[in-house]
Amino acid sequence: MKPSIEEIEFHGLAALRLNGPKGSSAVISKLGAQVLSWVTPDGRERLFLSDKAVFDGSVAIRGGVPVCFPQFSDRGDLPKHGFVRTREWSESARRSGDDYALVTLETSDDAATRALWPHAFRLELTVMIEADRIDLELCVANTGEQPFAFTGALHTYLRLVQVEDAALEGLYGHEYRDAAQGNQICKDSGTELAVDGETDRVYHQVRRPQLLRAGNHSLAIQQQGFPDLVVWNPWVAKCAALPDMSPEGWREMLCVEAAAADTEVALTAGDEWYGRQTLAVV
Ligand code: TA6
Repeated sequence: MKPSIEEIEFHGLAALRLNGPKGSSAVISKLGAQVLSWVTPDGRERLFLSDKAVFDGSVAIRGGVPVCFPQFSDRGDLPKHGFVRTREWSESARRSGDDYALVTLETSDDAATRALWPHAFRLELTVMIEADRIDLELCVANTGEQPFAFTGALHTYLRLVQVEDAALEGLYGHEYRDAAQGNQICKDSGTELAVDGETDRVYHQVRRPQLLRAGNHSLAIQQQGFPDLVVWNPWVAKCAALPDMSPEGWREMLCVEAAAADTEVALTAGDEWYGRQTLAVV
């Protein structure tokens, strides 16, 4: 079957399904431009989507790849992770060829966003799948006449069989802020990060790729443009406090996020910025 793009309903949401080469597929919801599923040719779902996720737009959908903008987490006065996760985005491009399928969704400022954040912007999220990889590219344009600065992330929830059996390689020697330990600044000294408790780390200036080793679910992860990389797992107690997670949900997920979390991105009037995360089967 040739790659194609179709309009579907997913958990009651208007969404686009990318049918990629060799049976690969991805689903992106227009609510939040959130990728909610990525299936590789081996038939495996690679993204975690909570079985208690809420799809009515009242809160962000727990799972997939939420787009956080113009604020990362609660490090500012705006709603946590900004305000585009619960906005309706619209399709602005779609293309497919023999070996790929691609869509772009966009959103821009309006009276509601300007009431929270007084800047003119346009965001585009482009998702492309090839047989064994997915590329997510966020473009931020300053369409106003004043400079602005933002933080944000592609808050990717990766699906795992069991997080205790996974390890993330490639962060050795990097400085990180440990948000689970009072925001102390540390240096990663292990060859791999094994998640064995609540983990919430913002790694700084990450330019090397990572390898998530996880049995049959291993992935290569690479980012461009985004200065930081966040690793998050709520573990047992924090997970139990999240109403849109089932008690065991923490075990099946690890967020590895391409982020501008601790370093703001500054954009002058008329300027554009691109950040990308690539996940590839290894
Ligand atoms: O990226 C990690 C983080 O900022 C964590 O501190 C955690 O709170 C998580 O994001 C989820 O945030 P959310 O608003 O989706 O519950």
